[in-house]
Amino acid sequence: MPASDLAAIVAELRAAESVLITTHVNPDGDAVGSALALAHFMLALGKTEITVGLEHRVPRLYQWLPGAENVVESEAIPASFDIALVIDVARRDRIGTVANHIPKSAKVIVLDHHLESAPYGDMYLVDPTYAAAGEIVTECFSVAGVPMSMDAAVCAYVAITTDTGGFRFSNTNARTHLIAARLVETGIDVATISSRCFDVMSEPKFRLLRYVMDAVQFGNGGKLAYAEVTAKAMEEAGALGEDFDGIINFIRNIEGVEVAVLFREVNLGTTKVSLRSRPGFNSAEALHNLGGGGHAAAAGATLPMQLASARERVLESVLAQLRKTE
Ligand SMILES: [Mn+2]
Repeated sequence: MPASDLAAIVAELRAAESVLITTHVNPDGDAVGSALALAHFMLALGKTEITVGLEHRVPRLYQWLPGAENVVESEAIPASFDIALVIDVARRDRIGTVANHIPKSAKVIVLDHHLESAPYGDMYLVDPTYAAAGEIVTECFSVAGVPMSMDAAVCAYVAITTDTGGFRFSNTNARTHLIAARLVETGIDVATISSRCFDVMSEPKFRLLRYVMDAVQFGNGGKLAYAEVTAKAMEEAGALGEDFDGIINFIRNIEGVEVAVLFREVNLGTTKVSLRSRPGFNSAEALHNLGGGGHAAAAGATLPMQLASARERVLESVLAQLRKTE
């Protein structure tokens, strides 16, 4: 399937009557923010049959976003709709159980910014030069020539500010700021949004952070830092998967560290791994052979193996790439 431009996609959305909007499992700020911004976009186009459906519930951190209260779980997705809009992910296997609720009759349109060689969808726009999927949604408003509501702008701003770490990560470019400026011009309260996204830490997350900081180990002369969290430690902290958001950055921030790896035991046969790296080390590439995906600076994978095996396999791949860059 050839890539489509945004004008063609917007024309398709204008012609639709009903739409399902979804994103990847374990949704982060960009996933939730861009999916909800898209819902506001469809509203701005005059559509009324809009469903935002996710396998997982909206993380606590983003439940205050305008429209988050309307998000439904897979089972509540209507039996039929014209278009399934998939945002911030371009792989069918990453939208979880939602995939089972997309009828063959629905056209699938994918909007994403991850490195993906074979995107899912009948139409897609996958452009890794965008720092966040929320930027693409903001472009939709411009392409369609419809005004952006403050609610839409709040959602898109959360998407962009979280995926860029507050406009600090290497994916941030001039266009990111230009797009963000359009959002700020709607009158949104940047200070309050930023505080809600970055400053507020739940007690379980604080306990998880304390645990991880204590568990960090180093390798390769300090260029590698990694930590692992067992299911038992998670339970003791009272933490959920969403509480891991951002924790790995503390490890990558240690001076001299080029790649940070965080392992999380989901159960005895499943381990999640996250990678964050500095320029020069490609995280997505390091996890490619293990079925992972993401960006050069940030990538992740879910491995069907126990913690110790996952640690061995991932560190082997990471160390091999570290040696290549030396
Ligand atoms: Mn994203």
